[in-house]
Amino acid sequence: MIALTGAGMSAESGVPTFRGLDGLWRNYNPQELATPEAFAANPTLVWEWYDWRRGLIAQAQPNAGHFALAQLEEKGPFVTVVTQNVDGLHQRGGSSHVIELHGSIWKLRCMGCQRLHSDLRAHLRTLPPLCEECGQMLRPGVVWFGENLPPMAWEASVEAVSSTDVLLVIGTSGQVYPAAQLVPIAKEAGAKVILVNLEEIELGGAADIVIQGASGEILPKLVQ
Ligand code: BJW
Ligand code: ZN
Repeated sequence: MIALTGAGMSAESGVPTFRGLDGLWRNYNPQELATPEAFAANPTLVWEWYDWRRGLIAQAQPNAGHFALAQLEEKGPFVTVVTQNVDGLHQRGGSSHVIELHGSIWKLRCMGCQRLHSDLRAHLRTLPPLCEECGQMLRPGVVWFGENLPPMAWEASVEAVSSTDVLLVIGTSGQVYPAAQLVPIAKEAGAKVILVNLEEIELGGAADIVIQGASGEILPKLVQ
C-alpha cells in the first residue's frame, strides 16, 4: 500500500498548508518564495520564511493521522509513504519507509561545494547560514518550483505506485506536478485510489473511493 501525502496531513499538527483558506503564509505567496529566482534575488527573505517555518514545525507534533499510517505498518501490508511534505512528521510519527519528494526543511545544501548538511535546530544561528566547509551560502534542502525532484525519490515513487494495489491520497490539492502524476500512474497500473481530503477534490476522476474529512480523524478509523 502506498500513501501519497500532502500538506493537509500535517494541518492538524498546526503546520499551515499552502493553498486554501488558511494557506496564506504571512502575506507572502509561496509560489513567489519557493523558487530559485526568489532565493537568488533575496536569500535573506527566503531564509527568514524557512526559518519561521522551522520554528513552527519544531513545535508541532505528529497527529493521529501520522500515527495511524505508522500503525498500519505493524498490521501487515508493506506501507510506503510518499510525501510532498518537508516537515519530517511522518518519520517522527513512526513510519519507516518514507520517500520525501520535495526534500526536507531539516536539510541544507551548500551552493558552493554542494555538501548536504543536516540541522535539526528550530532556528538557525545566522541568516543566511554559511557552509562550515567552504564558507559559501547554504540553501534550504527542499525542491522549489522549476527544479527537478530528487531523481532517486521520484524513480522509487513511480516504481512503488506502479506495483501497488491501493493508493491512499491524503491531504493534497493535487495541483503540483510531477507529484500529482503519481495518481494516474497508479491508476493505469491497476491500483484502487482512495482519496482522503477535508474538501471535495477531484483529481481527474481517478478516485475509486472518496472520503471527505480530516485525515487525523479518518485515518485511525480506516486503519481500525
Ligand atoms: C486536508 C486537511 C486535513 C487541509 N485533512 N485534508 C505540469 C503541469 C503544470 C505545471 C507543471 C507541470 N510540471 C511541472 C510544472 C511546474 C510546477 C507545478 O506543478 N506547478 C503547478 C503549481 C501549476 N512543478 C514544478 O516546478 C516541479 N518541478 C518540476 O516539474 O521539474 C521539472 C521542471 C524543471 C524545469 C522547469 C520546469 C519543470 C517542482 C515542484 C516543487 C513544489 N515545491 C513546493 C515547496 C516545497 C518546499 C517548501 O515546503 O517550501 O512543495 S510548493 C508546495 O506545493 C509544496 C508542496 O509539497 C506542494 C503540494 O502542495 P500540497 O501538499 O498539495 O498542499 P496544498 O496546500 O496545495 O493542499 C492541501 C490539501 O489538504 C487541500 O486539498 C486541503 O483540502 C487538504 N486538507 N486540511 C485532510 N486536516
Ligand atoms: Zn560548502
